[in-house]
Amino acid sequence: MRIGITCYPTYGGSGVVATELGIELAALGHEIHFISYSQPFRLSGRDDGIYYHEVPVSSYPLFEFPPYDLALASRMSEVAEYYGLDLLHVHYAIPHSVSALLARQMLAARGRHLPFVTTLHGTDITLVGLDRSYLPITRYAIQESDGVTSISNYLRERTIADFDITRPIETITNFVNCDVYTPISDAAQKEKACERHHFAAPDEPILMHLSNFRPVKRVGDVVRVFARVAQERPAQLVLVGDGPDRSSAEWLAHDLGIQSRVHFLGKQERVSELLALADLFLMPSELESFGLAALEAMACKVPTIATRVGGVPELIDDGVTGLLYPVGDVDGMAAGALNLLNDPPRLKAMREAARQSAQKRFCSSLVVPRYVRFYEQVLAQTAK
Ligand code: GMT
Repeated sequence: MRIGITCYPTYGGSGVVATELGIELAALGHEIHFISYSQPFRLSGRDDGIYYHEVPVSSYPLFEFPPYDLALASRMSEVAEYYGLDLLHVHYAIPHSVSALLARQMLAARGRHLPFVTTLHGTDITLVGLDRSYLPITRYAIQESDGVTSISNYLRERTIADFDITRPIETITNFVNCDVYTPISDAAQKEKACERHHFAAPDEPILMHLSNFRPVKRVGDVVRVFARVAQERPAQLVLVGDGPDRSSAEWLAHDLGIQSRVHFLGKQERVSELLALADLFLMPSELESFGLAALEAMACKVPTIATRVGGVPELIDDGVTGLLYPVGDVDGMAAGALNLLNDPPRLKAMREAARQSAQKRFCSSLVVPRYVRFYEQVLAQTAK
């Protein structure tokens, strides 16, 4: 198939999923065309079967708000025509599904058929879509999509209820490449010990957090949980990523007097290598429709201490592959982390269970074929 993929190309879970999906589909022999305002950050630019088409947005003085959604619709229709796309797959409903809808209509007027699939990721529904000004158009674009998928049952049900959706939505969960996101092998143990040495002494556990540091991630709680753990035993905290709440988290680490044990790494390219160094992952979010970073950690044999929100219980089996707490329960999360760190056999069992669950339920080799079947269904249903 020739598939056009549109996503937010910068840091963020939906862009990661879209890019990894494109890479996996290309590896299966499909031709993938990314259409976006900049190259998705996980693309090297030289992958076989993957093409990137930039969307130029003109900044004419009259345009106080340059119309990206219109420029995107134009580029989608051009790319579809010039490269013979079979289908578009847009990640994040706003504004991508609206642009795809326009592109489909523009091509239909010229006698060309271009169905599109929308994948809902989370904040496109839970935050942005429920802003009254975006609700009618988001609802319309979801209803009019040729296929809609959601990354968790939670998000699927919430979309149906909040947007009064009457069309089917299929849950296809996020996935991870279990060959890239791997635990440290015995052979690599020695080399990794050197890397680990940058952050921690051999007997010090590493707690890790990875996100875009938006308020919904509650990065302050990450620092507070760690402070309580560090009061009881030597440990180090590594934070990967960047975003609006980074400086307040840095301030908090100083204020709590733990700054020497807290490492802010900023945006990093090979997060799989960092995750594999961790003993525990912290995800105390206000809301997660799935929690991709926790899945990436699980695949690296790292259990997560998380909040029981949104789609997280569909990913983390409480007490088996991680521990779940109410939002803001810093004491509970710290106690849970300490219990695990002080009980090596239990931590080891949880590490094994986390990897096994990632492998059995969320490996790209299992999930990506579901997308392929979904595309085939959409193409069959919409064929004239
Ligand atoms: O919160 C983020 O990291 C970004 C956001 C996005 O859409 O880019 O993430 C959402 O999609 C991710 C990938 O499907 C999910 O793993 C996240 O749970 C979801 N975030 C929220 O629901 C808050």
